Amino acid sequence: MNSEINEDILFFPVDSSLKKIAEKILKGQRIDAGETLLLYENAGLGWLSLLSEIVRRRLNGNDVYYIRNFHIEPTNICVNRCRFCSYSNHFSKKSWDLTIEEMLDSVCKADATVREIHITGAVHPEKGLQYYGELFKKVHDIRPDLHIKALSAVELDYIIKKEGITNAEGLKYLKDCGLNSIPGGGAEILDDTLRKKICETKASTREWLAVHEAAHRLGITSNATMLYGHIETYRQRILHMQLLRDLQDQTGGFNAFIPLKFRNMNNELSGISETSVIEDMKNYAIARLFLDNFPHLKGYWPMLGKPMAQLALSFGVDDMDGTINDSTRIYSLAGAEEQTPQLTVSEMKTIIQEAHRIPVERDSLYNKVN
Ligand code: V47
Ligand code: SF4
Repeated sequence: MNSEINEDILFFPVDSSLKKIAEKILKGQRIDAGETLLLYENAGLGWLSLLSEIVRRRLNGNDVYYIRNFHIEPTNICVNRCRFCSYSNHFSKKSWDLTIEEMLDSVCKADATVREIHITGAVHPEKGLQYYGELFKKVHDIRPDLHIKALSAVELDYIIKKEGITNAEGLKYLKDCGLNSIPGGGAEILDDTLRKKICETKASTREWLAVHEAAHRLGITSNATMLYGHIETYRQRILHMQLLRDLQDQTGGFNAFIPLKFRNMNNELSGISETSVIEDMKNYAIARLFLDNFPHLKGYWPMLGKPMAQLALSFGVDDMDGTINDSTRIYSLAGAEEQTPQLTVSEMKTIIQEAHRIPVERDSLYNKVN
């Protein structure tokens, strides 16, 4: 975007406090928590779109990334009982617990062009560090080229604590077995007052951050999610992003931030209405503006649906995640539009090109491929 367009945004009819925020962003300066609250409360969507697009272009040009990947969800049997969850055996009518052989069978059947396997599920009471270590080794025996992105910080915190070892020791063991990176799940909202209300028994704010910090220090990169649109306040969303931005300043180990809209079917929070499209797009734009040290913002289409994921490309998003051809059930069970998430590479490219962006295939570490 040229500087004329950048400066045009200063002539938008917005109040002087918003104008000052725009000036800071144009100069590449950081916005603080108070300014971010002003954006949530007072900024219009068109203005936020323009501003977030300036930042997106600065970081990623016109490129929009996607990856050929597939998911395995080993089990939905869970020691926790998060109130927003439609997926675990507590709420879903179906209960499953795949054997190692069943998971390896999926690996054998995966297309040769797939680069990443994303393995995450519930916190099973009996599965531990060695179990997952063996699984990763066997996956690599079959497909040494696959990047293994596996186990949220909540699953890791549980299996590492069970061994009575440090995060660094547990993660080093898994890294030696083939773990390459960590998905962003389990973060929900990093505020313990709120966690007590919606996911009391799972890893605390401090524990979630400690797993990611230890991973980054071992060279294992990760993502961070934010589950929004339930009972959290704007202040709590901002506090969540502040903790992530602070950790990223120290380690630089996060690849992407992934806002996840709360879906309200079949869970204990079903009485809460889902957020509007306006709220969703505003949240993407503000995340792009606040998290200036996160290289990528992911619009996770199996949760958003394809049309909304495409729209999010005009609100700071530069990553569409994958051509998931699987069995992801976290969102379909919670009422997402994508009941059987599947997207071919050519459909992915069309979605990106229709938004006037350049589709770029990536690997798990955002290196461009092909
Ligand atoms: O932590 C659970 C969320 C997450 C609901 O790192 C719900 O690339 C909405 O972390 N409505 C797990 N969301 C999924 C996850 C993820 C997804 C995509 C990409 C990556 C990545 C990570 O799913 C949980 C929770 O926040 N979730 N229930 C629900 N009802
Ligand atoms: Fe278990 Fe994860 Fe569902 Fe919580 S969100 S109950 S940890 S599967």
